Amino acid sequence: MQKHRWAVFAAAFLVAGVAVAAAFAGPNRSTAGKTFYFIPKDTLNPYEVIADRGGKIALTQLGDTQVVQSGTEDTAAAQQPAVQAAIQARAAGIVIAGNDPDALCPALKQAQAAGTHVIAFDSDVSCRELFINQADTETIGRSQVKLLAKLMGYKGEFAILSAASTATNQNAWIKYMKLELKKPAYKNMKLVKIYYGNDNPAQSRQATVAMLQAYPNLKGIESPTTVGISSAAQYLSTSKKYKKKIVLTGLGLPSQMKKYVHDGTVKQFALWNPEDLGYLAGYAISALSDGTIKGKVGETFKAGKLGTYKIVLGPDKRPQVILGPPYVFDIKNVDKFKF
Ligand code: RAM
Repeated sequence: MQKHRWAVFAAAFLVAGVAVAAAFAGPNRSTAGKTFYFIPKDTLNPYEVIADRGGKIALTQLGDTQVVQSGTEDTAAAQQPAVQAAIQARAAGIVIAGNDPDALCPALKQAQAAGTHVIAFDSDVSCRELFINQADTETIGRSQVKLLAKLMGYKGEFAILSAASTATNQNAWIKYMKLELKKPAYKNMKLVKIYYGNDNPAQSRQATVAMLQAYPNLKGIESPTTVGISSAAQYLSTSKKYKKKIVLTGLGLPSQMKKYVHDGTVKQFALWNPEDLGYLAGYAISALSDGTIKGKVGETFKAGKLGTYKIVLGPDKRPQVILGPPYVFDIKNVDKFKF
């Protein structure tokens, strides 16, 4: 009897174990044990840190290893040593967030020639096999203008506070922002200038000060970067002159922005879950290096707890995977999010 109970228990345990292993493709898969390099825009930006953490969770579930390496400023040159390190290590794959669409391609192509797969996430590069996009690029750009316009009452001057001037994701979103602004609904709104804070808090704050001085009639700031929006919010929140007078919105981390929502500096902003983005990229690079997918439109792959994803055609006619629609945060929901 006792023996029988143990057998049942052992069988149940085994079934549960197999189920878990199947759900996450499991560390026991025959192709496990690979090393993948994650090369974020920089190693200091909290958004990038959270995204890399998602990648690590995925690769740990798969029985693979993650190395995170990059520079401390948002330039392709600062990422170059990390690409070289991946080549030296004969990494199975590189997951990169591009500070520039092309500058690293000679090195990345060298890696590919030696059998290292390359995917981009967050911000695209031209020589990758697949791009893991946080949300549809056009939707992000257009919805940012819609949000800003609503908060500004569809009138007044505004500036954009971007990240690096060469960042692929920023420039793609800004392109669609400008297209959206051509609609008659926005005829009383004017984009005065685009500032670049390079995803550096001090430079983003300086840019905020500069735009407020240069444009005394400025009514709004649109910052499609988590570093830009949080730096601008910090400055505005301590200013008697500008707090609650300047409309600020963009893409921000709820964890960084909630205090500025509660003190009235910011009403609404948007983002996706950066940890899920990195997690999805981890599963994608592993599937690519296992040969489960080749990076062709129409292929599908399993991404652990996120479910099954399909490779689709991007606006640039190249293959990409889209994480999902962004969230909009306000005072009612901002405290609920962990990232
Ligand atoms: C910053 C970076 C990143 C971007 C987010 C929204 O952290 O510029 O590339 O996707 O903001």
